Amino acid sequence: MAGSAPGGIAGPCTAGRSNGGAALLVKHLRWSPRSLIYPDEDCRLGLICAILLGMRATPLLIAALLCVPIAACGGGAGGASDRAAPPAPSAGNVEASGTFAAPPGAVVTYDEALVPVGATAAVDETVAGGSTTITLDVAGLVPNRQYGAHAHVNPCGAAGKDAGPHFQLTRDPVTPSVDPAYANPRNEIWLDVTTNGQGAGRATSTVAWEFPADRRAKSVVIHTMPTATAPGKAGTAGDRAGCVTVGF
Ligand SMILES: [Cu+2]
Repeated sequence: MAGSAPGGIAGPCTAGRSNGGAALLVKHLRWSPRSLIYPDEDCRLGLICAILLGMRATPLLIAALLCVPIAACGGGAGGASDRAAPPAPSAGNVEASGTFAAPPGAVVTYDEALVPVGATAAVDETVAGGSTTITLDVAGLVPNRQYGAHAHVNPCGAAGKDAGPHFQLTRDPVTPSVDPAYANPRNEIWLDVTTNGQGAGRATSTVAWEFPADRRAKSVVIHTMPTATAPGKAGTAGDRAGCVTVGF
């Protein structure tokens, strides 16, 4: 990101004055594409420079220098909406992270072969526009391996089962829920992750809803196997190998 300190403004303007009108125009033309991306900073720079330089330049150059930054500012309005900046979350981000250790704790392993003590996990939640995106990052797990993972209804406990069932937006009247109509990644939050050669991995899930205020997930459980989807097994992913308590 370009600096906008006074020194940064004076620099290009000063250089322009000493190098002549053609160099000034080239410098400003060079800036204009960037101004589409960073309209606030560069439009300000361009306008200030145009005014300063105009005092020493020919009328034609004044016109050219004024047109370039003004056009950039005009385009900036559209350009700003095309920027890749993430939308402002409506309910904040939740972050939980820690190092796996034997229970009790907030980040625990129940299977030290698959989730070694010292491995790490981080969970981020972003709520925006009525949808929820949750990201699970892990490191220090077994390399090149698939793990199932989901948001569960209870915090992590001394045993894997303490985290309870998967969080479901629409609750299956039958438990345990193995019906794909309920046990699916649109009604639950699935974060199955495949580790790389170093044992690190990332999974992201976006669902088209927000947690109800009175009923939220409280953990992410890491399972020994990828999540099944077939009727009668949907949502199952083997034993619970680790758990991260998350204040969703
Ligand atoms: Cu699970």
